[in-house]
Amino acid sequence: MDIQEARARAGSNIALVKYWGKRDEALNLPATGSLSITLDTLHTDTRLVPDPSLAADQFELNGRPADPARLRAFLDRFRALAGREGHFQVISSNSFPTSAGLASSASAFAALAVAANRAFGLDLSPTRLSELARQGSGSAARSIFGGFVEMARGEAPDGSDCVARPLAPAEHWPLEVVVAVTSEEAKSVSSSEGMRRTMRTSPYYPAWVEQVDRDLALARESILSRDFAALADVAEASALAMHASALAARPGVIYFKPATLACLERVRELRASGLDVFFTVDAGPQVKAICRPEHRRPVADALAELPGVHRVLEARLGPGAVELP
Ligand code: 2P0
Repeated sequence: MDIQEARARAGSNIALVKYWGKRDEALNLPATGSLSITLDTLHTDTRLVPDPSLAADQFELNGRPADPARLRAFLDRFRALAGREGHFQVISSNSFPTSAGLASSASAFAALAVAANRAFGLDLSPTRLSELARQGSGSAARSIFGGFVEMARGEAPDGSDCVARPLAPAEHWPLEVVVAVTSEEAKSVSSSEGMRRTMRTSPYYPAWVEQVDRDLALARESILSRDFAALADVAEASALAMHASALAARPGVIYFKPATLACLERVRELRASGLDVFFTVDAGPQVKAICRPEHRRPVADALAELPGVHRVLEARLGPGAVELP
């Protein structure tokens, strides 16, 4: 069969129990499990156009040429599985700012995995695509699935059981997300480098690892029983503990801006005033506020008016990665 043109879309995801640190950098195996929600309006669309004239894959992101190195290595795995040569023009667009702690690598590699599966006619299962997406970026394994998703740490040395699985669909508990964007610049320390430095030098890293399994159990239970207060407690604790371990690295990894802290304070005030909302923060300065649908408007308005908040993005829980016609 010829190599086909293929298109796919994948939503970004936000971890409620964080992934921070790798046990194997070559295979990209995380040190712990993690748990996330996949989003609908923050997504990557990717088109793979086979081009026999190319000696190597070309990459265009948001209408501009972009560095193809990671993508070439990723597509090499699919070429090896298919036993085929063949290079692509890869054309991607993000519906949100790139490299600012909004997990663009998650939606990017999930969309690429689904598109490459179709382009090479491989017919791989979602679980297998999750394993492959993980090798592009750890968080991408989770964006293969929609709704609430749990990523396993896995035990197998080759990483074959280090995959995500759906925990509950978006309809189980239709929470919504407000992202307060406090900076649109690319972050100064990549998450891979931040993780590496934390693992090697932070005295709090072992305590972080020890806490994750307990947090995963609490988050799983609170999602399955739709216990908002319990999920708020564990998600905020997981995010703050991740940042605490990174802050204690040498030199300390600081992702927060002043406006990040202002947002955290505001979210806690809103919760004290009776709104169901909690925060999380990834490897960047943006704050993600997770809330019930009826509280999204007041949460978005309250965060948008804080000094240092450039804009707010809004999303619902969304589906897993899909092929586009
Ligand atoms: C997460 N983050 O669980 C955590 C919390 C950022 C903070 O997954 O090196 O881009 O490509 O496997 O997936 C961001 O890390 O890292 C991330 P790689 P990735 O969402």
